[in-house]
Amino acid sequence: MDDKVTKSANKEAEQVLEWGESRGIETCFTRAEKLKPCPIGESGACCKICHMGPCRLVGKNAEEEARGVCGATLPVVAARNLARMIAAGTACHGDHGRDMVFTLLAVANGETKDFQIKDVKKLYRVAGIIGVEFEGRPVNDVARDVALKFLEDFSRQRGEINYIKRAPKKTQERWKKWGIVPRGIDREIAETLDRTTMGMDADPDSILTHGLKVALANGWGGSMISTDISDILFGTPSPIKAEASLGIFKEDEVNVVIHGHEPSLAEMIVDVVYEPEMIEYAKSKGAKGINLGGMCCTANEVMMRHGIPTAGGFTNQELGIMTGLIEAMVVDVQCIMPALTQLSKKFHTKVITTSDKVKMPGATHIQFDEHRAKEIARDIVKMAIDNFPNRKTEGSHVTEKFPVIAGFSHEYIEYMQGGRWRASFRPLNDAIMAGRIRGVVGLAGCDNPRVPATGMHKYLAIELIKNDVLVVSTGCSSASCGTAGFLTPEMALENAGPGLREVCEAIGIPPILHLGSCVDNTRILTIASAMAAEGGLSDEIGGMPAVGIAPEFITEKAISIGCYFAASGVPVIFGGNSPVGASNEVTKIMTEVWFKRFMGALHFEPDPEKILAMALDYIDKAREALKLKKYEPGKFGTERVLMDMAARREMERSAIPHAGVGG
Ligand code: MSK
Repeated sequence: MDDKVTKSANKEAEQVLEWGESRGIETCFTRAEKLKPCPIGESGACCKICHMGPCRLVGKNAEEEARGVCGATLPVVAARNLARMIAAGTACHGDHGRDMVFTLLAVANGETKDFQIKDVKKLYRVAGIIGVEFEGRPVNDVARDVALKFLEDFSRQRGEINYIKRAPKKTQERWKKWGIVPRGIDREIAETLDRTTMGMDADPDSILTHGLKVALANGWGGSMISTDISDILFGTPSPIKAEASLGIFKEDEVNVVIHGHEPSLAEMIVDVVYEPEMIEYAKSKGAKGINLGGMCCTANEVMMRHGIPTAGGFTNQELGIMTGLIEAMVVDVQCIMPALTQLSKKFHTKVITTSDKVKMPGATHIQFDEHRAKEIARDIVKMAIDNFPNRKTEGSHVTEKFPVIAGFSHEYIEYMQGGRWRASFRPLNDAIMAGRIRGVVGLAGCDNPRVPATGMHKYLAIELIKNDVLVVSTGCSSASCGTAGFLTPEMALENAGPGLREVCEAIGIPPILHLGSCVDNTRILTIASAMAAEGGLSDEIGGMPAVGIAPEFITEKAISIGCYFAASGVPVIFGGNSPVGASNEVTKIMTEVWFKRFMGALHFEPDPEKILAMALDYIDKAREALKLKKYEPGKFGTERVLMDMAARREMERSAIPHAGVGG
């Protein structure tokens, strides 16, 4: 890690921050400096579930001796805290998915003319997976049945959510064996809250097992539904050029930022800013045009499909306003800092909230409604244009920006490996088997002002590709890589190890593939399932030479994502201190016990060099267990020891790497 960096590892962000600090402007970085985390709450040792407390379970032998007033032990308290984080994260992604289902239903019922079904092929593919008849039926009838069937997935009281069947059979068998196949998404969230309240489940393993169940309801339910419906409505992404940086804003144009997570309103705004009347209107106010940019995951959604540039991830949102160039920051849901409205008073930026679930004093609220989507988008863009003459000269304008290639969907990755008629994952599996590609890392999650923001992502991205590890990125990790100039094919030439470079050059792809937003982590699940089905590696998600890393995680959503990957069979390493670090028992369950049961794990490790070493070790041990060629940089081969049943059983019992790490 570069220790010259101070608050943000992104040069442009640092420039704006320095400008703001010289004027006494507060940001999440200055607040993080002033406000140290409470060490008791941070490590999961504080129980505030009932009003006999809050109980702080601290002391020399807290694990064995500390008790809350009700008698709850430290592992119980830590496990309950973690389960509630998973449930909250699942609720966020679940609601996102549900809103997408309602938009699809409105389209199918002809209640909105503003959205259309753009990817009929994907609709049919989804219909086929969930058992909706599609041959010879009108598209809208199929879409209606798909939407209704997904709505059932939210409220189902018994049985299983539909998408569970997309996982490899062996992965499903593990879930069945341990009783974590989710029923309805809402049902599992409600049960988590019930189960973790005072006087309920007091067995840490049982609490955490349910935690995995609610996490799976996110990964194979809410989030996966969300990704698929977004593709159906707005198009399945394929590679597209864009730009990233706080330098995307234009001094002579109306700058509109769309920030949050849900793509529906953002899609309409993309349409509206290109309308000739709207551009004329902007000119009438003295601007040369309208410049649309994104922030956080709404940015990822519209970048993946339209090449709309991003101003960066979570920690750049205040800095965007501090450029003094944004006429309107339009926010939908999740990861919106309440500080935006206070900060916007110092500039001319209008903060526009659009969801009933995200209201902020000082913001202008324009409620989004999918039935009048375009009309609302026009009102918002007009409001931004009307604000252009109010722009002050105040602000830290930056100019540098970086090219980005985004748009790597499951479907495109399959296509790029064999074309339209031979699309498959065979070349990727072969490259891994031959040792050209050592393994795959999903680099995901937030950027965090408590570390030099974006710095852990940058460090790990470079080091992983140097080690011939293919990186697939999502969320603010993609923004961190994009604003550093890492999302280009040239990165392979300059930084990738020899094997990965050869593969990237042959296919013409960057060594870091931008897969989309936070909900699009589910693209990694379906890719891993396809790799298992392709053969030659593991026949389930568990056991693949693959690791998930969220080095700067912040949100409950990230915890939920980490847990659904762990339950699906992927070892996951989070940066920062563990939110359950106070309990060795809970740490052991998440690392050793989950690895034995699911071949996945959840570690917390603040040191980026150790994260890298752990990830490579997991990958190498998985290669060894699969009897793949030993990874040696620059030495490739095709030889592979075929496995008999005994060898496969041995693989099941393979050593548990990093047992006890974390916390
Ligand atoms: S936006 S959840 S800060 S990745 Fe998806 Fe970024 Fe984390 Fe929000």
